[in-house]
Amino acid sequence: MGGNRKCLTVALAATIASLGMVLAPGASAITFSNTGAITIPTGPGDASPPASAINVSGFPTAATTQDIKVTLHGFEHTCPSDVGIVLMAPVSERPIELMSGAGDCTDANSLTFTFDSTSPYMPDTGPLASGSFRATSHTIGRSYPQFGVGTAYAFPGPAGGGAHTLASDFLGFRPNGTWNLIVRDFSAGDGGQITGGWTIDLKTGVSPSGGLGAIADGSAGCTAYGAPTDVAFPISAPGSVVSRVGVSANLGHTYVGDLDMQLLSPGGSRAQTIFSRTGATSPTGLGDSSNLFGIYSFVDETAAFPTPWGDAVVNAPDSDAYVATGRYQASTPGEGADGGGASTLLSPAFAGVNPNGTWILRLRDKCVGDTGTISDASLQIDTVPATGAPTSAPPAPQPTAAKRCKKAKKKRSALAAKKKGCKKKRKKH
Ligand SMILES: [Ca+2]
Ligand SMILES: [Ca+2]
Repeated sequence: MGGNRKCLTVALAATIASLGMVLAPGASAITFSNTGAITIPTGPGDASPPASAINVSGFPTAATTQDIKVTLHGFEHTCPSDVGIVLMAPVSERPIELMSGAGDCTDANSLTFTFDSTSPYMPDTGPLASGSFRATSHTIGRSYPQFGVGTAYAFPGPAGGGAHTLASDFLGFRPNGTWNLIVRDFSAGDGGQITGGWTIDLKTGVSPSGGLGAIADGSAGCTAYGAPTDVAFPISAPGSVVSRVGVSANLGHTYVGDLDMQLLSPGGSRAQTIFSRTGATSPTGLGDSSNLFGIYSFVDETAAFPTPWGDAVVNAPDSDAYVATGRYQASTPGEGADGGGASTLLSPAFAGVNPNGTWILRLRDKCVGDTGTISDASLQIDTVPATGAPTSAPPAPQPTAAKRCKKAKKKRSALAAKKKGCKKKRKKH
């Protein structure tokens, strides 16, 4: 089989079932497609086209990914183990190797591969068959020249002990933008094609029904919280219980250390701090002075987002600096000796809870001067049948890194020194 096929109708056929609505748990994902054939040369070399693009659009600005699947349609190759494929997300997110070195040199004909995050790996040897798999790499160090990816991709394993999945890398990620599938053949002889192109299935979190807006200021001396800003998310998922929770918020605030953000399940039956008074070492102490501006996601994926919230906050430069947008884990509250900010998990507080009703994302500000707003948000609730087998327990919370505390202490003393002077940013009387 050669690499001579030229029927490259790269018609970008975005088969969008429906857009712009709230996706409740259990709602189907939206499918985006590029049905153009991808020709894989005998190699070594890039496929034609070397990168196949899908433009994802129409999700609300703050919508973040709750589930993602990628499907290859009509995979054919006379030696599938030659093939390496990388999925590249919009903006600056790290790519992930989707499939590399799978199978052997048994002909693959018209196969369909769906990549999710929970199915088994593709086999290392023997013939490949259609089915669902997790991202799989049985090779180490294959380099992809397209877009300068090289070897700087997330590695799924099982070779080399990799553990990345589509979920670990894209949960809480903003899906709008151009996704690319980079296909390459790494060995001379044997080629193939992906006759039907590929699709990406995306499901995002729920948008709020109300409550967005300004966050009331706190009190002089940080003695009492201002009135809460409660962002509401109505959830309907009959017959199910919560298995995993993630939340994203578009936040603006000029003093992150004033803020407390928590998630409450319907009726307030359970609550979990997402971050609180980061950097404050006592109930009335000032927290970190860094600013928030943009979309911050909080999900329980320890492997993919190694920077604790506290590090991101504390390491933002002092003078009117912004905490980097992106994905974090929830963090421990401040107002204790360590100032909080260590990574923790969001889901355990809600696992097994009835998801039906109104969830609240609550923001409160404790110190006068410096205020902010929440302009949009997204709640990602994964459920399992109420009568189903219990899901496996999530990993234990990560311990505070000694290094982070050291840095935090260092910065807090610098801050304290600064605030002994003019307290430039605060407008306290
Ligand atoms: Ca080859
Ligand atoms: Ca304030």
